[in-house]
Amino acid sequence: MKFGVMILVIAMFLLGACSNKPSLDAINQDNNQHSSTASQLVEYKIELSEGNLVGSKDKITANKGDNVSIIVASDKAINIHLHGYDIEKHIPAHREAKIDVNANATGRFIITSHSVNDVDESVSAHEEDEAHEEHVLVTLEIYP
Ligand SMILES: [Cu+2]
Repeated sequence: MKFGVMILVIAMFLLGACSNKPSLDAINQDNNQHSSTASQLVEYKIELSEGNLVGSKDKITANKGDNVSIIVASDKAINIHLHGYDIEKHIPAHREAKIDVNANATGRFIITSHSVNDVDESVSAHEEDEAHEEHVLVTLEIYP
């Protein structure tokens, strides 16, 4: 008889534990859905000639959570800088560089070129420097 009660208590305990679990799972699943269902790989290719954008596509878009891959090809050595996410890449002449972004911040972010000559390696990408030549190439828009 005592044994039967023990089983019942254990069973109730297990049931209690189980009934808590689904709600936790539901929360986790909901969180996952925000990133996994929306998340996709978005790839763009940009070409620069003499530091200027080739073609008229000056806006690229993605959704929050996407993995955005921006490949930039240039005929001359140049630095490119994605503002906001603050990613800077150097492209040697006639080569390309890839900016990989996990789009976790929404908004409009400009991608600029920085002239290579006046880049001081010891200084971060953005200094209040008048000599620093910056040119907006493309705008990256990330929607919520
Ligand atoms: Cu910049």
